[in-house]
Amino acid sequence: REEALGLGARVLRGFALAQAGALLRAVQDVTNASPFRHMETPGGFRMSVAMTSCGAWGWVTDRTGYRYDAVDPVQGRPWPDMPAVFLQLAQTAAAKVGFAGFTPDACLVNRYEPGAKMSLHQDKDERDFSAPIVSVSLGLPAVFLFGGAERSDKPERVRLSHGDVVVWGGPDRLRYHGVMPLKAGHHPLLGAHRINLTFRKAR
Ligand code: MD5
Ligand code: FE
Repeated sequence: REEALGLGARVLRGFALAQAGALLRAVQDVTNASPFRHMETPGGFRMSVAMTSCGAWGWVTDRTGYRYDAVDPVQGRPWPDMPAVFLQLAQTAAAKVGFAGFTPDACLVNRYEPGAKMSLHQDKDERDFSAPIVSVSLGLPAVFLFGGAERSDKPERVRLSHGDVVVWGGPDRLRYHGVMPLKAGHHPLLGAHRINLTFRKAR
């Protein structure tokens, strides 16, 4: 069950299903050490998506800008290690679509509640755009917006459900993208939430 989205983006439907329980236990371990928080954008807005990170580098935003930081600014210590089950899944998914040797050093964990959304943006705080980004969807389904090279390009809508994995690479690595406001619902493992794991090579 592999679908092409763009020239370099592949959706692996249900690829994480067998690991979902183990992934969610690992999310719990990560958030015990570095809890979810709503960060502030440089423009002064509170993000509706709650975030945390694991791995050597965590993505953070505050009034001074966006960056990768080795230290969790809330806890004042390094981000928790990337759980083995996270790394294994990200590497297997990347290799399956031609990115053998993907070594993510950052995993952003996004938690959406009903109404939470992510506006159109590009992921461009990483140093090397030749590495793909792997994203894993868990819990409630979301409508993902897959845009183009320009913010004004009309996005395609793609439904991402529990267990779906997407590898964004090559020419699609820098496309604009976002997530529509999460619809209310109940998922047996996650209740009223969607969690997305975003694996990146930051440095
Ligand atoms: C999410 N998160 O569903 C998404 C999954 C983020 C973010 O966008 O920045 O935290 S990652 C989707 C993605 C990454 C890189 C490229 C493209 C999409 N793309 O070309 O569409 O919470
Ligand atoms: Fe993004």
